[in-house]
Amino acid sequence: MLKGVLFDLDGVLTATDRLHTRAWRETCERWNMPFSADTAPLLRGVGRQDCVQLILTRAGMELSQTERTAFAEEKNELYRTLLDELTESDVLPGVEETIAALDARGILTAVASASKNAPLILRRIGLEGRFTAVVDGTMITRSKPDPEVFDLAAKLLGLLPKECLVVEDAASGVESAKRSGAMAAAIGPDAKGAGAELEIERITDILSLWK
Ligand code: B16
Ligand code: MG
Repeated sequence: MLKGVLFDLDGVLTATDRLHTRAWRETCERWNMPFSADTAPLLRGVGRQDCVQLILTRAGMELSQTERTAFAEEKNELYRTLLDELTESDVLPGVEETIAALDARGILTAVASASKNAPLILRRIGLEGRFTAVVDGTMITRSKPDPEVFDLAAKLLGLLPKECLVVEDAASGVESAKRSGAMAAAIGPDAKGAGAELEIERITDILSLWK
């Protein structure tokens, strides 16, 4: 029986995925590095340093460790500037309704994000304090598709991963959920065909699991 829901953040609760893409693209432009449109989906759910490696591999370029750190920091500064513009209206449609319905059914909820900026984002969009647990990128050592983020989120809810549903927009996140033993619901085009038990159009679609 499913007793908890573990929500990915970027691309599931709010559309910060497009801000990540903009920040990576602009940073690549400043560094004279190519950034193709088909790179963006691959960065979903992937930790910051792993994103740098992916961008370099696809560009066929190399940077020293010092340069990689500077490149990632520059992207993060730009990204955080973009986050300043986030407001409560940036919560994606259906999210608040879904959380309220889960609360009413006694289903526990957590955020499980690879982002070190997750607490700041939750504050800005007005969802701080709405979940029993929040796992962010500072609390894990291995990026999705490793299951660490979902294992920890389930643990903080006092549940086993197999008692949880994961909602993800990234193929790497669906794989991470499957490896943790959780059930996965994929939302959006980039997570389709990644092996999730459910492929949903709207986040409210998950509520049919508790009817
Ligand atoms: P940061 P999620 C992930 O968040 C993003 O999808 C991914 O694009 C990003 O690189 C990663 O967080 C790290 O983010 O640079 O803010 O620490 O989808 O797991 O909520
Ligand atoms: Mg995501």
